[in-house]
Amino acid sequence: VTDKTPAFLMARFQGDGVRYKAKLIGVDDVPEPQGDKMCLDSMMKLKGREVAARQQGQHKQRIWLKVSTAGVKIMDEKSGQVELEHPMEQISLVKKDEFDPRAFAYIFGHEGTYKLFFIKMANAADPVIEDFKDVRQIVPLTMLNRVRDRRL
Ligand code: I3P
Repeated sequence: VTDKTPAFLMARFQGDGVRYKAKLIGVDDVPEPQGDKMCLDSMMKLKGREVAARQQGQHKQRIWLKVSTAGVKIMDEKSGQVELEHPMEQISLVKKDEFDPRAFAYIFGHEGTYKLFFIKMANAADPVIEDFKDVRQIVPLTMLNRVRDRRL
């Protein structure tokens, strides 16, 4: 759909934003904010760990993924606690998993270090990837500055 006006997007992503049911496949330290091969290698590594963990009878952590003008929030499904907050301006890459339509990864940067978050959605990953793009379109600079100021 191409009729997403700024007003529509602002309304969609203000406050709490949009909430999705998901699972955390894994988190990995990566050396760079960008890089296709680096990202794919990291995703493959995390997928290997997921398989190994499942063989040990472990399950992925169930989460709520929230996307808003403030960025991405990851909440533990059971406790409802916000565990991670990633302002959109610190997300350098969003990558679809070519082998799993429900999975995607993003890279979050903080003080020169980078982490890849690999997420499995309860449903298709495309809508949430689209949300990341949409939020980048609308988050005004004032908001970005406010987030930055809060961290100084
Ligand atoms: C489960 C099945 C699910 C998977 C779940 C597995 O195995 O593969 O599809 O959830 O992962 O345990 P089984 O069929 O043997 O019960 P996802 O599709 O969300 O990955 P989980 O245990 O990590 O939740």
